[in-house]
Amino acid sequence: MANSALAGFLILLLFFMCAMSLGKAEEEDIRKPYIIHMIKSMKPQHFYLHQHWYASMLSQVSESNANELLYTYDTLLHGFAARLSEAEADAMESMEGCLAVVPSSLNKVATTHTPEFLGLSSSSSSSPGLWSQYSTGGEDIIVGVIDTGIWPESKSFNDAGLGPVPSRWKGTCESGQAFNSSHCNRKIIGARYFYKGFQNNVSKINETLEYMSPRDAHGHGTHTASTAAGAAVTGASLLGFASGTARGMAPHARLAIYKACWAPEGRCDDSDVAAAMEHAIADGVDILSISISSEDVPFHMNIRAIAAFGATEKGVFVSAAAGNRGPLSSTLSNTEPWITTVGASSIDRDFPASLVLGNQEIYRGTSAFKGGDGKLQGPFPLVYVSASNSSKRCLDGSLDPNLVKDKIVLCDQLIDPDDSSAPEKANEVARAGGAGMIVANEELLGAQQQFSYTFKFPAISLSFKAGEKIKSYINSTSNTSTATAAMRLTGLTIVGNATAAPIVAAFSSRGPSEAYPSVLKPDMIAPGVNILAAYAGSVDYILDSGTSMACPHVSGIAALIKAIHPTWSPAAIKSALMTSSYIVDNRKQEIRDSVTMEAANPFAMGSGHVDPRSAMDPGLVYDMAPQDYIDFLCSLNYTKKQIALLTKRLISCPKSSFEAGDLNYPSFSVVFKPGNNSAQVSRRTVTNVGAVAKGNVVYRASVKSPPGVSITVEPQTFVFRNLYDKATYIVKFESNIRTPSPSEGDQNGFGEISWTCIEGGRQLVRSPIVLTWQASN
Ligand SMILES: *[C@@H]1O[C@H](CO)[C@@H](O)[C@H](O)[C@H]1NC(C)=O
Ligand SMILES: *[C@@H]1O[C@H](CO)[C@@H](O)[C@H](O)[C@H]1NC(C)=O
Ligand SMILES: *[C@@H]1O[C@H](CO)[C@@H](O)[C@H](O)[C@H]1NC(C)=O
Ligand SMILES: *[C@@H]1O[C@H](CO)[C@@H](O)[C@H](O)[C@H]1NC(C)=O
Ligand SMILES: *[C@@H]1O[C@H](CO)[C@@H](O)[C@H](O)[C@H]1NC(C)=O
Ligand SMILES: *[C@@H]1O[C@H](CO)[C@@H](O)[C@H](O)[C@H]1NC(C)=O
Ligand SMILES: *[C@@H]1O[C@H](CO)[C@@H](O)[C@H](O)[C@H]1NC(C)=O
Ligand SMILES: *[C@@H]1O[C@H](CO)[C@@H](O)[C@H](O)[C@H]1NC(C)=O
Ligand SMILES: CC(=O)N[C@H]1CO[C@H](CO)[C@@H](O)[C@@H]1O
Repeated sequence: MANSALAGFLILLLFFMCAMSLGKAEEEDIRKPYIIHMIKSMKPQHFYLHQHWYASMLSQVSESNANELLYTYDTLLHGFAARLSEAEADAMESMEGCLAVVPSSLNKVATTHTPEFLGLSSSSSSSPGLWSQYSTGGEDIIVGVIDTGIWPESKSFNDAGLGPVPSRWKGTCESGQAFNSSHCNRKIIGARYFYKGFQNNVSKINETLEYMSPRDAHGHGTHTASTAAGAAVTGASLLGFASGTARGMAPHARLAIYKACWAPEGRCDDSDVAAAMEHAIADGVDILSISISSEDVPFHMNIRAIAAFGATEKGVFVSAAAGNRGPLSSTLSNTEPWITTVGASSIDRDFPASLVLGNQEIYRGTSAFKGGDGKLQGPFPLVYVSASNSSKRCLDGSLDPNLVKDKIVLCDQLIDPDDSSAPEKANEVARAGGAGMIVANEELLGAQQQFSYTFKFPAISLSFKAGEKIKSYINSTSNTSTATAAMRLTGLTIVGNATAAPIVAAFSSRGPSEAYPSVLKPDMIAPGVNILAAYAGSVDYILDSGTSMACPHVSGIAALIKAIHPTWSPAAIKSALMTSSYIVDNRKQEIRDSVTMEAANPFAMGSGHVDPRSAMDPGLVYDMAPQDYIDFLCSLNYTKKQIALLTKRLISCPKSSFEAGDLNYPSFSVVFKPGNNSAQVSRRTVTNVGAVAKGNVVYRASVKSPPGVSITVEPQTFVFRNLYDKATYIVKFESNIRTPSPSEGDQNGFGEISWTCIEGGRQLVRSPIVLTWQASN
């Protein structure tokens, strides 16, 4: 009796619990993280702390309890993150003191490759060329990296020779799964992790795939951190390749790690990223490196952009990946004028390999395969298994050994996320008994672009164009004879002008910025193709490509500038990087775009390729303060509430003649509206940052205009007597170009304004110009 009552009670309890969890599960389906932006000063008196106010708001819109509050923000943003349903979000938005309720969006790290590279072999470069000159410096600058975490055991993070942790550092080394305070040192001075938004949007973190700690299960964060500020690792002889040095841009800078992106795909929820940025600023970082990309939406929809503004206000330089959605136009991300937006280009390093077809045609490719001895292997029969899409791509299990045994197999590489990586394709050809593999990428990855991979099997990576020619050769022989090919794998690494570089990567996102057409983006390009850096797990170093790899190069160089010029604002550092960048390659030709193999335009490369040496001494800078960005946004008619997301209080836009084109940006983007060819006028102010030794420093302007346009600068000469003297000039753009028809679409012209130091220095201060004639509609 007692037993059956107990049983009945238990069944009832079980039923009740099931009903509860069912209800909860249903609710969870429709709830996701939101960021609630607040005006702090409107906190009612009776709440002692803001958290109490926020919790009370939550309990008013939601029956569930306060654990729905994921984060409170108090540094870069004001407000909090919470899991809400749409109805609750709407209710929240109309509450007193609330500025905006924005869904926290889910984004991804900006790498082109997937963690399938984990467990695959790696290789090494010889010297990183031009970059190696800056092996010192950056001491005591702290670079915060917001990414997938860190693999602290990598040699790149050894702290030999570094002094004590800077005393201003307020961060910490959080413990967690396979990570504790002993994993931080004088190189990795802090590490934290942020998962509440991810866990509430995507899924519970799977602890067999991920570490509930700052430890990197993906590899991306380790790669970017070591690129920005990895220690010099000499004699890294990997897999028989030429031994060399792997090092970050600022090898003496300190790293602070903020893990907010999670394996397997490297996804990051904005509520976590914002919390990571807040902690980074409070901890005392000088530079923030964010290799995360998303859609190009205006700042008020983008929490990262708002947090980046707060960081800039506190003097922290923020660099971010331009995105990997090129080569189509208007595919950028992170385009706010207070962010430094970095595109990707190739470097002058190659792993040469070649292919000799039966018809004697020779193709040059690339292969980081350790077994090559430079001897010609073959000829072997050559096949392209066009039976299915999977066999064309040599996906796992798709190749019939009867068709490919002892043959060289041609495989396609697509951008498609379902496609496998080139090293995986090589594994499949090996499984099916092939003699070798050729991988050719699809056209969107660049007609001429070659990606290097670290292969465990004889394989060559070729461009799209070469792949097409090989396919037609195979086709042409199909009726009469057998196609054959022989491979020559050198196992060498070559560095220098035998490889034309830099070339803009096809995948690198292109301008114009949809959100801010009057700001030219990206700001610059930096190395982002076949970059060798540290990785996670059993893999020491790998080659990886993406604007994710380009961004930390700029972060590291910014750390070097900051070390030399500690008082410079983030805008001054960006200006130094932009106006000193170069636009000719290592063969003295214009930098090309890998899509067309023609000269790249500023929508692909911004101001040009970053040049660390010149950036240290730029001569003049175009400086900006936070108020300049506010004036800019006011001129674009953003609302009071939207601007308050940045200012954190309601302000009135000043009545002024400031126009968007007057933002003191180090480049120019001029838009002619349909039917209006009136002259456009922009104003700029330069600050002399060059040493004034004896006498005056004199600069003279020169202008390049596209056909049909007159660009005039007034005045044309500046004389500076002191360091930090300022001077203002006015540029007038007059156009004879008619409005393009709708079928022609928007048209562009390109030019530049340069200030050359003709007395007291030798600097060249270059600004690219983009003109856009909008089509009538
Ligand atoms: C940290 O973890 C390591 C193992 O990875 C262990 O040897 C060490 O004792 C731990 N240190 C602390 C302070 O817990
Ligand atoms: C976690 O990942 C492992 C390996 O992929 C998988 O087998 C397991 O089902 C996952 N667990 C959950 C809870 O998703
Ligand atoms: C094969 O791929 C092409 C483009 O890559 C696609 O259009 C087609 O639908 C695919 N076919 C199958 C059967 O999946
Ligand atoms: C091969 O040739 C046939 C007929 O000549 C053509 O239809 C096919 O598209 C060709 N395939 C390739 C890959 O060039
Ligand atoms: C091969 O033979 C097929 C069928 O006989 C024919 O359609 C095709 O054009 C031939 N291709 C070449 C390259 O001769
Ligand atoms: C490559 O570099 C060498 C030595 O620095 C130089 O002599 C040669 O002219 C360069 N070649 C090109 C094509 O610029
Ligand atoms: C902003 O609003 C003013 C007044 O309504 C208008 O004249 C101006 O063209 C607007 N500017 C932009 C960029 O939309
Ligand atoms: C034409 O463009 C100029 C320069 O931007 C602007 O000042 C003027 O108001 C525009 N005129 C019309 C009719 O929109
Ligand atoms: C499970 C879940 O809530 N997913 C949401 C995560 O956030 C994105 C917005 O970025 C939503 O589209 C998803 O529905």
